[in-house]
Amino acid sequence: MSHRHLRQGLRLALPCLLASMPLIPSAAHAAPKADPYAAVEALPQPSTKWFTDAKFGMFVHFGLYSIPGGVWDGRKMGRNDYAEWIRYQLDWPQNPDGMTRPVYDSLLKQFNPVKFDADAWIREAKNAGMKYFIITSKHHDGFALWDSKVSDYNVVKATPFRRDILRELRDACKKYDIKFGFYYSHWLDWDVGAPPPWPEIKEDPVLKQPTQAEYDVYWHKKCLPQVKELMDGYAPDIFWFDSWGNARKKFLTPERLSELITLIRKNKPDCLINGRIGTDRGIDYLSMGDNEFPKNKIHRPWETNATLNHSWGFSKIDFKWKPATQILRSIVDNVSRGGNVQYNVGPTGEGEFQPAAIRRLREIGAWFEVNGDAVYGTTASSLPEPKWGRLTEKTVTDAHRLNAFVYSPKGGSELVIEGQKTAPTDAYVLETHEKVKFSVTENGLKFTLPKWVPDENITTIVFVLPKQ
Ligand code: FHN
Repeated sequence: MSHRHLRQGLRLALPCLLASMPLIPSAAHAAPKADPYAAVEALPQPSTKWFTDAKFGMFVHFGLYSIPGGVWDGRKMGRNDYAEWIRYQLDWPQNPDGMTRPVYDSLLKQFNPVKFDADAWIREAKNAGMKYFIITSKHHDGFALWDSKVSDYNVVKATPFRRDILRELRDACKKYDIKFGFYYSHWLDWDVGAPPPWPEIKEDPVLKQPTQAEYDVYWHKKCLPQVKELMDGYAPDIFWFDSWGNARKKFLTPERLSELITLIRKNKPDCLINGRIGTDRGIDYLSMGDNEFPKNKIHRPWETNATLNHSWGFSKIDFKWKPATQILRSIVDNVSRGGNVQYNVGPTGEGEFQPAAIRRLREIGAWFEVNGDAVYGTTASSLPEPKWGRLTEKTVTDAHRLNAFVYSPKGGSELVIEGQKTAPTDAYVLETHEKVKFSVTENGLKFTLPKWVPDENITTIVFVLPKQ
């Protein structure tokens, strides 16, 4: 789906540019249409400072689909090999594999993740260096992970587990000082018969669509009341909505989205809303496509959501684990271009993180422990991006720091930060505090890596500059 998200990302950026261009009145032009989002835009915008400082968060996909883990009856299931899509793949009559609704719902009786330990999950996030945590309060299947009064299709009313998973996680986030947010599938809800309306995607069957009147029932009787429940009951820091492509517009009309945004803004004005809510211009921050890492700086808050392996929900057969070295570079890439990253974990049906996920989280955490200061609270540098690595900047009490992340560093090599003309007062390897030799040349700031470098994937050099 990433190419579609990319197109969506471009569409999100373009209207902002256009909006900032002066309008030249002309008698030949018809009067401009009223902006459907005007009322929403008039509401106070929350500050995104904590988010842009935080840089790194955890995403969790957990629900009924975590039980089959992408395999049913010995067969691999799930559109795009996304295990959380197992119900879509199997359900409607157009799909030959056809798992009926009652079969999917037989998972309700089995949902008993006795090893679920909110404290352990959030501790892993904290130790990995993550600053915020977002959980699927309700994914496309419509199943809620809290005691919703609006729909009994939820963990407390319909499963033997009967525990409010969201509350336990919220409390653990408070304990570990981690910001807490919800993924909520507002566009798709297969429980109430809103299959994906996207006939433009060839591989998908054309499913019977709800009428606008039927969708309105879902919207007003389930979606909005559930979002309100979540706002009232949990006071989240982020609402992460999910929609993509043009087909979303059929049901996510400006009027409906304005209702949703207003509900959140009025309830908790500082709750951030991500771009995939479906407005063309994005809301508080842009969400890239799945695993989409842009190659250039973006000058407004943005984030990539990414997987440690491939599937979002736990998959028994997904062994495409990315190495921690690659994950770390993707984080540094994004941060150096002004963005955030949230990496996903898909806990098992019993409620545990897989060892392969834990191993990566801990490796990442070990790197952050040493290098985090060059990541958190930084901004993208205005200097050109070097071929040998990445740059960030940060002003501290008495100085300005330019951080250079050297990728695959070769001990003793000479590197240049082009365009940096002011001489530092100090330069050192962040991990070892070993001094680094430097000189200002015509091309910029030249420096020499120590003979032995501490990290062969990414070694961070700090240049201390006079405060700007
Ligand atoms: O369809 C979902 C998918 O299951 C998963 O939740 C991802 C996360 O970004 N969002 C949608 C696909 O882009």
